[in-house]
Amino acid sequence: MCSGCPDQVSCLFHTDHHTIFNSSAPMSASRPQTIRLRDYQPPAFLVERIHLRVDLSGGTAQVDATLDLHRNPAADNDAPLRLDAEFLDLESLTLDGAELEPSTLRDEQGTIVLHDVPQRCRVESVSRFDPAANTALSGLYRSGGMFCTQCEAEGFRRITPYPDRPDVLAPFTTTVVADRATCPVLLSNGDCIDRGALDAERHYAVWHDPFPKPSYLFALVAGDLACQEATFVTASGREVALHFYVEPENAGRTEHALAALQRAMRWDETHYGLEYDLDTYMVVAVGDFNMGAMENKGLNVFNTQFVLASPDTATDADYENIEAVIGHEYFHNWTGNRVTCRDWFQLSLKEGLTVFREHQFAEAMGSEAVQRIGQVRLLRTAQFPEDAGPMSHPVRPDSYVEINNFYTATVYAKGAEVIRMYHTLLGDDAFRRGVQRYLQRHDGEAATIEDFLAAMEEAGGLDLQQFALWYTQAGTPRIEVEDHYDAEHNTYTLICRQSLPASPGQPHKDPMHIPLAVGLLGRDGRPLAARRPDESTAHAHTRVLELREPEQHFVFEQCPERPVPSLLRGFSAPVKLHYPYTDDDLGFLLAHDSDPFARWEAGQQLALRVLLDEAQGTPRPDGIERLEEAFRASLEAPDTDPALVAEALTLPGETYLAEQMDVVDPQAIHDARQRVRAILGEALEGHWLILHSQHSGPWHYEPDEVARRRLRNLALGYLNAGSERHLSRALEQLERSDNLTDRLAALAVLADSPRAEAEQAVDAFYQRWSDEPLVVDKWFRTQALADRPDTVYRVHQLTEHPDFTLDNPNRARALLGAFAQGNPAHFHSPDGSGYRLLGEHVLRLDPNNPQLAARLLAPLAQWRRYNASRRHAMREQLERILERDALSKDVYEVASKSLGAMS
Ligand code: B3K
Ligand code: ZN
Repeated sequence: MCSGCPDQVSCLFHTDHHTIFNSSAPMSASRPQTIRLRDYQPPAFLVERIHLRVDLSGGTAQVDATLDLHRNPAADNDAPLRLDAEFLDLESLTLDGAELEPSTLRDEQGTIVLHDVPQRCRVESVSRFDPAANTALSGLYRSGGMFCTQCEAEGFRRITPYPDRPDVLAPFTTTVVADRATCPVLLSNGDCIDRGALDAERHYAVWHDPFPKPSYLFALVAGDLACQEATFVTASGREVALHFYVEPENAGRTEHALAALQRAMRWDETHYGLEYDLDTYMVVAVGDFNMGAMENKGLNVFNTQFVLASPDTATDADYENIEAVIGHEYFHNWTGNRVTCRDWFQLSLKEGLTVFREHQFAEAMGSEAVQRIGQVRLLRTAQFPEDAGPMSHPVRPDSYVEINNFYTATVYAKGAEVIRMYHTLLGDDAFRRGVQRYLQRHDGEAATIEDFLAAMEEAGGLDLQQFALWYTQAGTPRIEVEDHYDAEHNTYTLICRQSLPASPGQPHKDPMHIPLAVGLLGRDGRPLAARRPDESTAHAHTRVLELREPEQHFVFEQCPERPVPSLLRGFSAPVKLHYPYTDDDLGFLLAHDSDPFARWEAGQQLALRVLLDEAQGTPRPDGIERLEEAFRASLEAPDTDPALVAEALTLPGETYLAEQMDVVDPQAIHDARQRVRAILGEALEGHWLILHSQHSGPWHYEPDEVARRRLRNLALGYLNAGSERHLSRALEQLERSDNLTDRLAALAVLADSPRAEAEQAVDAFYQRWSDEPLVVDKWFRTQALADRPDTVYRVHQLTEHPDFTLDNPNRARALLGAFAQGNPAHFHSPDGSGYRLLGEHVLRLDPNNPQLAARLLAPLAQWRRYNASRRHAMREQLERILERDALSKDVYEVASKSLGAMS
C-alpha cells in the first residue's frame, strides 16, 4: 500500500490587492525552475521557535506568526533570510518591529528575501487567505464542514511566510481560534496547554509541540467532530491517549483502525524498541484528501478511505489497507518525524524505510508469503513501468520541477526494496541495530541517505559503497542466469550477468551490488545439499549470492546431480531475472519448491508464458492444459493456506503482461486473458461451483474468512468468464450478501453484462448506497473497470453523473484513475476516445488541483510502448495539454518529460 500515492493542486484563489505570491502556480511564459540536489545549500537562518495564531472565525483565515530566528553557523555569513510564501494576502511583515514592504522583497519564485538581517531577529507577519477557495488541498483548506491542513511537501508556505524546507526544525506553539458552534473541536500538534472562550461565539485552544519539527509536519484541524478514545500503555508504562476524530455521520467506524494502531505501537516497541513519545496520538479522517494519509506529529490526517471501516462500507482489502496505512503513518513518528529528511531529494530516506517497516509489520500480523506476493505484484505493475518510462528516476532523484510529482512508486516501493536488501545483506539483528544507531545518532535532526547507509555499514561491518548505486541509478536491473553441471566433479555453476538499461539522463550504468537468494532442488523435489567453496559443509538452505560484477560465476560443490535452481527467492532484489526454465522446470518448482513465494512465482511464470503466447496468436502447445493442471493441484491441495491458494489461482494482470511486450497490444492481452479465464472457468467448473457454494456464515474480518471470501469471489469470476450462465449467482450474491466485499465482487461481474437485470442491479446498488461516499466511489470504480463494448462512452457519461465531481480526489480517482490505469483494453481504445476523455479532464482539473491532475496524466506518459496510431493519439493529448497557457508546473513537468521535451 502506498499512502503517499494520490495528489493535489495549485489554484489561483484569492487575487485581490496586496501581495499574491504564486510561485508554484501557473507557469505562463516562463519555464519552471528545476531544483537540483547538487545545488543544496544549508538554510541561512534557523527558527528557534514559532508561535502561530490561526483565526478561522471570519470568512477568511487570519494567521499571525511570530518567528524567532538566528543565523545558521553552518551557512554562509552573508546569505539572506528566505521566507517562502504562496497565495497569501500578506497584511503586514515586520523585522524586529520594523514594517517591511514585502512586494519589494520577493524574488522570481515569489520567495521573500531579506538581506542584512541581524544574527538574531524576530519576524512577525499577518496573512489572510480563504480556506474554502483552496481547491488544491495543500495548505489549510476546507473539507466538508471542517478545516484541515496538508503541508507536505510545500503546503505550509500557503499558511504563513516561513523557511518551508525540511531542514529547518522548530518547536511550534499554535493557537487555534474558531466559532464554537461550527468548530467545537480545535486541534494541532503536541499537547493542548490551554483552551477557553474568547467571547460569546468564539473559543480557542493552544497547542504546544515540544519536538522540533519541520513545517511539513505541522497540522491543524477544526470542526464538529465525533471522537473515539482509547489508551495505549507503552513498554515503559506511560499511558498514551488515542483519539480518532471523524465527522459525526462516521462515528462508530474507527474501531478497526484503532485496534490496528494499538498493534502497530506494540510491534514497533517489540521489534525495534521504539516507543511513542507524546501523551496523545490523534487521527482525523477527512473526505477530501490528495493522498492516503499524512504523518503530522501527533496529529495524523487521514483520507476517510484509510480509516473508516464497517462491513457495509469497506471491503476486506480496505480493512487490510487501513491497517497498513495506520501502521505506516505511526512508524513515521520515528522514521520521518524524530529523524527527518535534510531535503526532498532524500524523500526515500523516510518513505522507503517506512514502507519497509510497514511491510514487516504486515508480514508479522499475517502471512509473510501472501504479503510478499502483494508487494511484488505492486512493484511489477506500478514501479517497473515507471522505471522504464520517461519519468524514470533514481530512488534519490537528482532534480525535480515539482516535488509532489516525486511521491512515486520508485521512491516508495523500490525504496522499500532497497531497505529490504540491506536487511537481506545484514541479517535481522544487525539491520535492527543499524536502524537504532541511525535513529539515535540523528534524533531531532534532518538526515541524508548517506547517514543511513553509514549506520548500516557500521552495524553490519560491510562496505556498502557499491550498494549506494541503488539510490543513484534509475532503471530495473536485468539478470541473465545460465548454469552448468559438471557430472565428473559434481560441481554446479550459476553464471550471472547483470545489466541496467540507459534511462533519461543516465546513458551509462555501473554494475550494482545485488543480493540474489537461491536454492537448489534435487530431482526428488527435496532441497539439494551442496557446498560453496567458502563453506566447510554442504547445506540445503537458501543462500544469498552477492552480485557485484557484470558477470560472475558461483560454484556449488558436492552436488550429486544436476539441480533445478530456485532463483530470486522471496524476490530478494527488485530486478528482472531471466533463466531458461522449461515448462517442466516451472511445473516442478511449482510443485516442490520449499519457498512459498518461489512456488507462486513459478506458477505465475507458467501462466505468463501461456497468456503471452495466446496474446501473440501463437498458443503454446499444452499450455492451457498445464495451467489447468496447476490450478487443479492448487484447488485440491489439502493443507495449503487458502490465501496462498487464492494467489495461485489469480492470473498475472494485464499491466504485468504488457510489461513483457515490446509493442503493447492491450486488446490482444485482454482477449487472451479472458479466453484463458473462460477455458479455466469451464474446465474446472465443478471446483468453482463447490468453492462458490461454500458460504461461511455471517461476516467477520478474520484471515481465514477473508481468504475464503476471496476464493469464493474468484470462483464467481471464473464461472462468469466468457459466459453468462452463472449470472444469476452474481445477482443472488449481490442481493443476499452481508458485506461489501461480496457485493462488490458480484457487482463487478454484473457491470460487464449488457443484460437488463444486471443493469438494474447496478443501478439499484447506487440507489441503496448513494449516501455513503466511499461506497459510491466503488460504484464508479467498478463501472470504470467494466468490460463492455461501450465502456468509454459509459465512463464519459458517468463524468456527468450528479455525484461525480473533480473536486473530490477519491471520486476523481475512482472513475478516471481506475479507468486509465486499471482498464487498459478500453482506455487504449483504437479510436483514441479513452485518451481524449483523460486529456480533457486533466485540463479541467489542472487549475484547481494540479497535484491530482498530474497523477491522473501518468498513463499517457507511457505512449512509446504502443503502436503508431496509439502513440500518435496519446501524444496528441500530451501536446494539447502542453499548449494550454497557465499550466501548473505539476502537469507541465509530467507532460513535457513524457514528450522528451525536458529531461
Ligand atoms: N508523507 C505523506 C505523503 C505526502 C505527499 C505529498 N504530496 C504520506 C506518507 O507517505 O506517509
Ligand atoms: Zn510515508
